[in-house]
Amino acid sequence: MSISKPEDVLFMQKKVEQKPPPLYKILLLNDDFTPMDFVIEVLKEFFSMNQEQATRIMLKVHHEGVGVCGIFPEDIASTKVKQVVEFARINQHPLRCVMEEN
Ligand code: TYC
Repeated sequence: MSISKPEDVLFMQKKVEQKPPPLYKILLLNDDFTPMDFVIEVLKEFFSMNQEQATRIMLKVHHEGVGVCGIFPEDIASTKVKQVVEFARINQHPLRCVMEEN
């Protein structure tokens, strides 16, 4: 079947535009070397957490190996991952931070 009527085309376009943008989880991964206080600092600085929230997520990652620090659209998620990885690198910590589609 071919789409010919303008209202059909508009309907199809609306459908496409309405699709919500995919969201990405940002994950922190545990390691044996990054200081706990540094991870808490990262969570406060880049993910706007308070001391209590940051401590809870850091301990979750420490005990379970991985934890979600936020869920964002792709461009924001990739910027934050780059910022965290760079901040860890210049402070010489092996902290890993990745994103995955939610
Ligand atoms: N396991 C680290 C330590 O014992 C702390 C840590 C927590 C490191 C979370 C990374 O994403 C991380 N110092």
